[in-house]
Amino acid sequence: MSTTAQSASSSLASGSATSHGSENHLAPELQLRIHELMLKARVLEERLITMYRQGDGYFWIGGPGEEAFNVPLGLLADKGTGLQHDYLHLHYRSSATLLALGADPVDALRQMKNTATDPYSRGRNFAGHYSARKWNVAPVSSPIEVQYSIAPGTAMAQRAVGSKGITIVTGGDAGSAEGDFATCLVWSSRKGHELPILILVTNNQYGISTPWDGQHGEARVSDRGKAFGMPTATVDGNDVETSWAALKKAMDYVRTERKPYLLEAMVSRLNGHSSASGANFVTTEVDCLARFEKKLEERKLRTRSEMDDMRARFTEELLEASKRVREEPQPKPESIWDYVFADKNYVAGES
Ligand SMILES: Cc1ncc(C[n+]2csc(CCOP(=O)(O)OP(=O)(O)O)c2C)c(N)n1
Ligand SMILES: [Mg+2]
Repeated sequence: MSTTAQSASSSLASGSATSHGSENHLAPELQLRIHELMLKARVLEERLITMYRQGDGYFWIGGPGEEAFNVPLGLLADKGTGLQHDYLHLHYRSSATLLALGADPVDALRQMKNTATDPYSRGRNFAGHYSARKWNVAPVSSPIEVQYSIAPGTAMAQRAVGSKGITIVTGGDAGSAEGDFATCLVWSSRKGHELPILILVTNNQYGISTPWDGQHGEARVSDRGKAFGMPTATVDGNDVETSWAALKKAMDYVRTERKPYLLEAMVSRLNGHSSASGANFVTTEVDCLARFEKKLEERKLRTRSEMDDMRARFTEELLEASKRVREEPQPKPESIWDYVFADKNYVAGES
């Protein structure tokens, strides 16, 4: 069942990924929708970086370079509230997934500016730390990888009620060396107690400044799933159609079989790790957006000037929004304890 679309070594850096899936064209309207969301996500991250540099935030971290994988993820998820829908345990590079779910990009600006109007944390968390109860998006955690040990919890609850929903968890390659990732593999795959969980890893071949090479005994992160008897794949996450097909296949499996699947996507990190490393755009890695735009041009679905116009419009809209967000209220000191403790005893049945 295991497939390999790309070696996990340095082929991304050279742009020589071995499988682009271009034989599986998606419907034209879907390609255009994915492109619009990828572009919006990219422009959003550019605005967040600018806000940080202008003193309208304390830190930036985000997902430029993961849009080709993260937009299909958001579009394919069964979004909703409660156990009958999918649960998403995301990380700090998931902005494109949020936009694909339907999030307003301005809310990400609010979180950067730490305003009381930020719906994800009411101004108390930093950029990229999403949380959306209406779509079962669990709060993103700053300690990396803990989402992998939390996610089996929602999958167990889904299993217990015979739900059609699945649990999706995602995170980085370096974090997969932590114990929480092993916890996820163990609890997802117990014989007779398998969980409906899609375990994703977006491998950008870095953990801050530590390169992938020399850190892992396994050739691919996905290989680790084999020991636990689950289907695995490593795919080119810089290619929209490859990502769509791989996610669809994996989700269909988890939905139908109610068992785990480990999917690794090779992606780029286009603005370095975070604002701590400068957040400048790197030109040495594959840009999935540029690659997809070239395809859309070749397929005569969108012209270069149409795409340039869209980019200029989104950039202008978010610039204007960032000025408005600057004027929105900051949280009041007395709200510091809000949402820290539950206001009701939900375990005892209070609602
Ligand atoms: C438990 C824990 N250890 C260390 C850190 C510091 N830290 C933040 S991001 C990061 C690197 C994560 O790399 P990876 O998992 O590959 O994700 P990427 O940022 O590359 O997407 C580290 C070590 C942290 N936030 N939490
Ligand atoms: Mg990484």
